[in-house]
Amino acid sequence: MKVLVLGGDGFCGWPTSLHLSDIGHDVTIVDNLSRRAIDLELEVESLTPIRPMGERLRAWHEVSGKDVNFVRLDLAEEYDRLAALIRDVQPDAIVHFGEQRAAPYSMRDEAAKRYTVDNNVRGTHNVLVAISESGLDTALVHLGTMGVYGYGWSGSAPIPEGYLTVKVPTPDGDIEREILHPANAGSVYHLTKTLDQLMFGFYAANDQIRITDLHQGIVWGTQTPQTVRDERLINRFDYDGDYGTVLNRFLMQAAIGHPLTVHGTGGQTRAFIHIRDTVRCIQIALENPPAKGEKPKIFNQVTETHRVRDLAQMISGMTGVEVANLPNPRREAAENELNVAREQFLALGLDPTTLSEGLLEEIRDIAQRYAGRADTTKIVARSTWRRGMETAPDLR
Ligand code: NAD
Ligand code: USQ
Repeated sequence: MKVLVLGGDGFCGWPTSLHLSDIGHDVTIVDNLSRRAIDLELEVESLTPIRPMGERLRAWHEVSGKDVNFVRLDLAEEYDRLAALIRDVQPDAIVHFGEQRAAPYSMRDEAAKRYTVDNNVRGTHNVLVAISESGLDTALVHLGTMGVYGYGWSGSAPIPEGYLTVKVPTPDGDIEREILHPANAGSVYHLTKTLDQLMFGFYAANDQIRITDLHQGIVWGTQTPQTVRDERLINRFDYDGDYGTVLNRFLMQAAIGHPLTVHGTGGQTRAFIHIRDTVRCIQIALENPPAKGEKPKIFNQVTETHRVRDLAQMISGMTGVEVANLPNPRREAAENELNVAREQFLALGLDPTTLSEGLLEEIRDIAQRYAGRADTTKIVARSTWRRGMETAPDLR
């Protein structure tokens, strides 16, 4: 299959590109390297020493004998180049990771809010228009988020995979309808993913584009069987207050003896998936696209759920590092239950990787190996959801 991987230089996109290349697909990465530019803006770097794209691709050729192509292009700003690329490559499928993905970054100031909306909404819309303009039957697989559902859903009713069956009262009695699950974004970033969903519904119906939207939970881990094959292929590991996600942050903090930064009581329950399962899910989604004219297929890309304080206690128990309960810089429910339907990927053969499988130590080892690269002043989260909200001081 010819596949374009949009955002293929990022944390999920890079290992997915290598996995797809490894199993024989013809992969072209499209990325504007904006994530690397944001590292410069935030004055922080991936904990792992990620190599420039040219070096990454040469290393992959050396270890695998395979070529992955790279096109540097901005999805939001360079529509004509994107449309020409699709006409030229004629991809069977496009995997779309190419968005600004950090909720705290999207809330840090007015410029970041506007950038996140402009970048994500325009980028996704440009991809849809370019597929439509090409006249090709290219299938689109998009990385969405569990956060589109919000965290106010009752614990006893599982969050369905995208669509909800509702009863509509009429004078002649109730009728059943299937609707997109109501959107309840918790940040400007999550808001852009709820807008993406509306665009997918429109273009699937009007232009008959075959679209799969993957509502992914928080990704943990860093390496996959492909990225471990050479140090030059190492994946990104974000640990800073804007881009680092909770479980990887706690493991990195434990590795350097930093108190574990629990926001509030840590009663927030979230969905998780290991990066090895992310790449498998993308493969499964590519192999099982919807039919032309079908509504977007939505999968909950999640393997387990955990409460933040339980993760902190587990890691504290493993390492002896103390837990710090910090003022929460976000506006979010202090406590929530989360029950997620996730039957579709299991039915299609996903064998989930769970926290219990010794992989926590693997990540802690990576964090320890590169601990000297950590800037401890970047650990505490400082982007607040509203002006004037309290944040913690540096803890070291
Ligand atoms: P990332 O920031 O590491 O990677 C995104 C990549 O997209 C970067 O390389 C960036 O340079 C590129 N990009 C952004 N805007 C672009 C544009 N306009 N044109 C071209 N390239 C652009 O993020 P990630 O963690 O790999 O996440 C990938 C996708 O998966 C995102 O859409 C995110 O919302 C989703 N997701 C991530 C997680 C997670 O925990 N990391 C969880 C759920 C969903
Ligand atoms: N949290 C802490 N301490 C920390 C960091 C986070 O207590 O040091 C808490 C947050 O307050 C939040 C929860 O942990 O309640 C999750 O935060 P996170 O930063 O790990 O994840 P989130 O902001 O939700 O975003 C990440 C990705 C995003 C993706 C989302 C999936 O950055 O791209 O869409 O996970 S989901 O959460 O399922 O919506």
